[in-house]
Amino acid sequence: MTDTIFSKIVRREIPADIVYEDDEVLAFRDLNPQAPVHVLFIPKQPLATLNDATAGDAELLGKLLLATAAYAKQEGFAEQGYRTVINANEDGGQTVYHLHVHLLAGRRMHWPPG
Ligand code: DGP
Repeated sequence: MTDTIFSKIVRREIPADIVYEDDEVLAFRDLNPQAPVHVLFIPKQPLATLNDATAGDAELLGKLLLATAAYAKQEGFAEQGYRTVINANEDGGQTVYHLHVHLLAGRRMHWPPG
């Protein structure tokens, strides 16, 4: 897959407001926040979209979600609530082709999404 801006963030080639990091996962604030809290959780090793994940990525996908929930608990909004979103391809609204989980919180979310 081609390199994206997110791999540049992983390599510290461009700046980002990083809020969480472990061996496999990096989380940083979205440049264009859609809620008071808007953080992106990404695997350091890129997958372009969720479609590219295989059974071998199951543990990594679990770690992404667990890191998201742990952050929500740590920051104190887990009980109040939050939303996680993975956009895939054009109709999903994906713009950066490096798999990421959006974590949105700090306001009431609406359903269905637009
Ligand atoms: P998506 O539409 O699901 O592919 O979301 C991509 C998100 O990435 C979008 O909400 C804006 C954010 N984004 C794009 N470029 C940058 C960047 O250079 N830095 C940061 N922090 N976020 C970015």
